Order: sequence, then structure tokens, then C-alpha cells
Amino acid sequence: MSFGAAAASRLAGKTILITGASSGIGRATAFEFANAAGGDVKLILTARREASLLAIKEELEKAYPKASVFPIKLDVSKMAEIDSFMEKIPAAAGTVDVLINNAGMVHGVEKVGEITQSDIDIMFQTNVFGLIALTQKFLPGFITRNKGDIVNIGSIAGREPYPGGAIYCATKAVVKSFTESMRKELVASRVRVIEVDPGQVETEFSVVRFRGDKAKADAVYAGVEPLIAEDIAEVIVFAVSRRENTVVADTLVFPSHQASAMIMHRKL
Ligand code: NDP
Ligand code: 8X3
Repeated sequence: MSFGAAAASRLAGKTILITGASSGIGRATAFEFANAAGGDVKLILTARREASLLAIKEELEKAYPKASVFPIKLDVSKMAEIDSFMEKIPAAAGTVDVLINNAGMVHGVEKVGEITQSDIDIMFQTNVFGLIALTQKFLPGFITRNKGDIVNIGSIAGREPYPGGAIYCATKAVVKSFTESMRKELVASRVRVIEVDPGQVETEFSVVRFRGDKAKADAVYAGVEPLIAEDIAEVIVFAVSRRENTVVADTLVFPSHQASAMIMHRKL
């Protein structure tokens, strides 16, 4: 069987839940799963921006008529929304086979001593508490069925803390630690725990970091060629579409100009 056909048959009929699917890596991952599965997937797409999710559903179902797309509003920073989330999944979406914990954000580049409590709260609530709480909702079912994939999106920032990123880097370090503990706890099961750590990817990430200041966000990518969201989506789909005994446990993905969080070659 060809590489693509094998991936399609392994993904066929799966239900895949993606958080933060309204833009960037999450959105691209939805399209990549539909593409790799030849449209034979059910995609539960979640984020805060419902209108964007609805537009993505329309685009996806037009491009992949066999795909079923279920947009559901979910703010992962709100525990009450996570608590009631599973009841909102329509029966037609089936049982979730793959959970992609992608929703995440950064606010600011302030140094310790100058970081507002509200920025600290929102980064931890979104990147850490939301990811952990949603995982806790789905993992018991995965364990009972002895199958399922959890894909956590970390970052180079979780491996290499940098100045101006104390909180964001700390949140991604938590994701790494949490993910590794969970993989070790599940060693006797067929549940796969996968982490994908991107380097620099041009998405809305930097626009959010600079609170909507597009000029500052663009400056991050001056003189370099960052990854695009689709590059990370391909890695995520590759990991999930391996043979069920294969766990792509951990990957670090850079654009070619980047060799660490701090070491980048800029042509200026
Ligand atoms: P984007 O800003 O383009 O996408 C972030 C997504 O997360 C959006 O869909 C946003 O949707 C969603 N999101 C943010 N806050 C919440 C929330 N409280 N509840 C639900 N959804 C939320 O950035 P990326 O695609 O780049 O980011 C995706 C992941 O990749 C993040 O975890 C990020 O940390 C990680 N990453 C990104 C890198 C980069 O350089 N871009 C590098 C390394 C890791 P909405 O606003 O509609 O809620
Ligand atoms: C995003 C990458 O280096 O801007 O996680 O923190 S970085």
C-alpha cells in the first residue's frame, strides 16, 4: 500500500477533536486530516470565535463532501465550559478518537516584575489548565476503549525558556512535563500520547502576543522564512496516521533559519 493510502485507511472514519481550530495550526490541521483521510473523517472544531468555525466548516465540507464537521464554541480557559462540553457533542459526531490540544496563546514580552496578573492568569488558564482539564474529560474513555490519541502542542519555548517569555515558556514547560507523565502512566495501554513542539510559525500567534499590533508582529518575521501552519499540521497528521503500535512521542520542528529559541539567522 502506498504511504498516502496507508495513512488514509488508518484515519478512515475517525472522530478528531481540535481545540483552537479557528486559525493557524488548528485550522490547518483540520484541513490536513480531511485531506489525508480522503474526506472520510468527522471533525469537531472548537474555539471561541464561532463565526470563524462556521466558515471553516463550510469551506471544509465544500472541499471534502464526505467529511462531517461539527463546530462547537469552547473557551478552554473557562472550566465551566469544559465541564459542560461533552454534552454538546452531537451523537452524529461519534466517539472522539483523537484529541488535539492545540489552543494556546501568549500575551506580551514583559520581563518578570512587570507582567500583569491578568496576563499570567490567561496564559496559564488557556495553555495549562484548559489543556489538562479537557484531557481529563476524554482520557477515561480512551482508557476504557484501550485506544485513542492525545496530541499536545507544546513549543520550543517549553524546552528553552527565553527572556521576555517567562510565563509563556513556563506554560509550555508544564505541557511537556504533563505530557511525559501521562505517557508513562499509559504505558500498559494502547492510548498514544504525542507531543509536537513547533519553532517559529507565522500565524496569528504574534499578533495576539502584541495585542493586535500587526507591525510588531511582522517584525518578528523580518529577514526570516518562518514555518507556515500547514507544516505543523502535516507533522500532527503524520504522527496520528502511523500504525497503531507506533508512537511518535515527541517532535521539535524548526524552519531552516532557526536552531533554538534564540538562535536565528536573519537576512536583513
Ligand atoms: P493562532 O493564534 O493562529 O491560533 C491559536 C488558536 O487558539 C486560535 O484558534 C484561537 O481561537 C485559539 N484559542 C486561544 N485562546 C483560546 C481559548 N481561551 N479557548 C479556546 N481557544 C483558544 O496561533 P497558532 O496556530 O500559532 O497556535 C496554536 C498553538 O501552537 C498554540 O498552542 C501555540 O502556543 C503553539 N505554538 C505556536 C507557535 C508559533 O510560532 N506560532 C510555535 C510553537 C507553538 P479563538 O481566538 O477563536 O478562541
Ligand atoms: C511559540 C514560539 O519562540 O515565539 O511557541 O515562543 S516562540
